[in-house]
Amino acid sequence: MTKQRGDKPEIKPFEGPAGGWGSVRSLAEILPRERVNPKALVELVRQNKPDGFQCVSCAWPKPAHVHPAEFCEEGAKATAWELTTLRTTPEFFEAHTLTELRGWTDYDLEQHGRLTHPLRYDAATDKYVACSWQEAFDAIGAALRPLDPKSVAFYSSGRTSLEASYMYGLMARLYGNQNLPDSSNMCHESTSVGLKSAIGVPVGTTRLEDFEHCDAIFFFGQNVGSNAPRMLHDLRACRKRGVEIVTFNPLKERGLERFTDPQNPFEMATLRETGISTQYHQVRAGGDIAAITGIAKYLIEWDDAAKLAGDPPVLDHAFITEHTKDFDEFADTVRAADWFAIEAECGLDRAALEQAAQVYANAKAVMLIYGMGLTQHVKGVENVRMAVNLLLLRGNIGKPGSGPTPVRGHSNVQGQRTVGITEKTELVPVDKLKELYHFDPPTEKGLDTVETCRGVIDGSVRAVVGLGGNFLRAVPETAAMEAAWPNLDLSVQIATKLNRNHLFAGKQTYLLPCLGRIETDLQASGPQAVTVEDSSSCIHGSRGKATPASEHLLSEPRIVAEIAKRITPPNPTIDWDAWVADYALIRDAIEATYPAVFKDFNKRLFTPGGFWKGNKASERIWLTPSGKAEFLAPSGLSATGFDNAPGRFRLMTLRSNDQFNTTVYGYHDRFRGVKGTRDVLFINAQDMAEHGLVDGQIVALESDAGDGVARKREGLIVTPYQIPRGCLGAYYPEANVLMPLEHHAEESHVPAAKSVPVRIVA
Ligand SMILES: Nc1nc2c(c(=O)[nH]1)N[C@H]1C(S)=C(S)[C@@H](COP(=O)(O)OP(=O)(O)OC[C@H]3O[C@@H](n4cnc5c(=O)[nH]c(N)nc54)[C@H](O)[C@@H]3O)O[C@H]1N2
Ligand SMILES: Nc1nc2c(c(=O)[nH]1)N[C@H]1C(S)=C(S)[C@@H](COP(=O)(O)OP(=O)(O)OC[C@H]3O[C@@H](n4cnc5c(=O)[nH]c(N)nc54)[C@H](O)[C@@H]3O)O[C@H]1N2
Ligand SMILES: [Mo]
Repeated sequence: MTKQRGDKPEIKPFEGPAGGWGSVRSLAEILPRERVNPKALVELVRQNKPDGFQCVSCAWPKPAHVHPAEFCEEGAKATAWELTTLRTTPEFFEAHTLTELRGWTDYDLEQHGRLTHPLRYDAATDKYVACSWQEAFDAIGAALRPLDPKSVAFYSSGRTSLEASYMYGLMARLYGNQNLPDSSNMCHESTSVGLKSAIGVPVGTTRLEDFEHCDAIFFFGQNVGSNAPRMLHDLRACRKRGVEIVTFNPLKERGLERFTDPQNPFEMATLRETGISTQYHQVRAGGDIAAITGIAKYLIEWDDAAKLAGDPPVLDHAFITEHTKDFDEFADTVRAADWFAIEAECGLDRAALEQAAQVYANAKAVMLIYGMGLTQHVKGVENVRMAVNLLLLRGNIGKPGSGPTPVRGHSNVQGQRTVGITEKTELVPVDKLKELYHFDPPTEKGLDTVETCRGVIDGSVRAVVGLGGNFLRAVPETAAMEAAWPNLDLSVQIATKLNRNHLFAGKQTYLLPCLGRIETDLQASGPQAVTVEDSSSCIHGSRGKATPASEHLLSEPRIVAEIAKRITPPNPTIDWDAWVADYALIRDAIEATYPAVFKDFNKRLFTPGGFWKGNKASERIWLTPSGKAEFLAPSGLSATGFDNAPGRFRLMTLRSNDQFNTTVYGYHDRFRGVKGTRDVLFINAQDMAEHGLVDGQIVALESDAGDGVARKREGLIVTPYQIPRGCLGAYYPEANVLMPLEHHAEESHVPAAKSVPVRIVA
């Protein structure tokens, strides 16, 4: 079994590839660890198949032609996590007060298995007690009706289906707000804002087939081996074709170095591995604007020189002239950028950037893949725009094998936005909603995640309803948020497993257990399917067939409908019960609201590979105010939003290979060689020496945000690691105590989790 906390931690370099026998062994550990009934294993075979269920882990696209086992180690973990035979029953809550449970780790909390009964918090005993669904819904309705709708927030996490998300957004608007913060607000909102402003669509422009046409991939700040492992197959196929993969990441992440395909018997038998990155640049955290500026500087200089010499141009001038705006401003800024400043900020020398620029200049089609390493910075939106600038220089958007490829997180996080989970009016078809449901949808901007946190802390938010997720644990400013939560009039969490958010009660508190996506969802018209949208804008049906964890579970659509019936004015155009009885009717409503995207929705539900919702930028139609793709000159070279200072480090808060966000599966970050602990501080050996630290020493981190607030994380094990100087790594969510709420991306408000200013206290 994998070592769990309490065993002696073991930290030593991991020598194997991503995938390979390690992932098979890991699978063999997962199933017993989660106590999965062997009969349920048949579910793994149905994972990501056209008539199966869509994996509840990441949002990476599922191909039309599937492998016999179309899942990865991480997907198997997520499935096993949901199918566990362990249960967190009313007897469990009878035995533990919330005060006691707050002393448990995230791992221990979820390890008791699936929630089985609706629960009400009883302040007198400090315990959850079982209650009836009727009682819970009536009490929630009675608590919400008298509140000012502006003081209520409806959070959702990106796993929730299109059907439940659509109903949830509609419920909020009928109730009277668009306070619809979601996990995307902490994740790819910098993409939604950055790409929309630059190329007119809020999402990536590529699809799986682009991997067959690209001849270079630029890869920024995404840990593919742990967080989107199915993409390794696409990357491996690219490498076999000779595609160059140029990676920028402060850490040497194993999945970006080499991979053995666990589904390929030959590779497994011969221990063959495919090298993934052809160049690996360990950029400093927050240094990507500088790095891309350096690359662009070479490209523009070479192009200037070619022009003088009468040689073929390096840049795609025809594209730039026809399709873009503000190239000259961008080029001038780049020409003026100082090489020493670029090198200092990104920690890479000119020669390295020149090598990257050469690959870029020689490639006919380039995909640019990225993740949280770009979005979670104060200048996260500029990071995304910088990535677009690079692509625009050679027309790398809207031709096969090219384009921005943000790797979305949760399996339906992109889809939620498509069907109305948003605080922004401009993203909502207000007139359509008016026409269909005869009401005036609110047009005042709603609260996003950071604004909801502010409201919880200052008391202006009086109630929070959470449709999935672990809001309190995922957001910054842990201490102040936990202190303020009990002041809420109402806290409602709809969940599958117990998590830390549930341990903080409001004046009234309900914990509502729901079905997971892998389980049979039986309603009046029969078993139901739901839908999700992947990272490449393809929409898939998903049918759960596993036996529900408890007979008392309700589906998310049913729970939303029951709350909606109690808090929204009676509306003859909406029959919530009919929608719950047959989800095809919810899909009809989605189609009526968004006819262009969801034409023939119910007919196309199980299209192999999903049906594509289309993407104007990929046709080179730019839905920006100028009608062009827009260059944006960077405002500076650093993405961190704070100055360098002696002793101040840039902390990256990271996921291990053994977690899904705040869900800690175990204590084994295999690729980083960490076993038995999560209390790790990754640090450069020279920084250790300079600060007089030794390997294995226990230190604390303190927030160094200069806002006078004391934030501290103790008990971290100093771990020498290949990480650029001045940067540190520690695991999320335990490190969130160090994050100031106001340290977030400009414009998008994504908490800047990849460059948190801290200092080390020995
Ligand atoms: N198994 C598993 N799968 C997941 C998740 C999970 O927790 N577990 N989470 C899901 C979710 S919601 C999301 S959003 C995604 C997250 O997937 P990722 O986008 O991979 O997010 P992180 O794990 O936070 O890692 C970010 C990567 O960026 C690098 N990095 C940090 N700072 C910088 C920087 O300044 N520049 C550059 N170039 N790189 C940087 C880090 O070293 C790390 O490799 O994965 C999804 N899939
Ligand atoms: N420091 C730092 N903070 C971060 C990040 C970071 O990189 N660093 N990443 C951010 C990102 S990218 C994200 S997306 C957020 C994640 O924030 P969230 O999406 O809020 O958190 P999760 O950990 O994914 O939520 C896990 C919980 O969801 C519930 N759950 C699981 N499946 C279901 C289901 O099918 N239905 C329902 N109703 N509930 C279910 C379970 O009870 C489980 O405990 O965290 C953000 N916070
Ligand atoms: Mo995410």
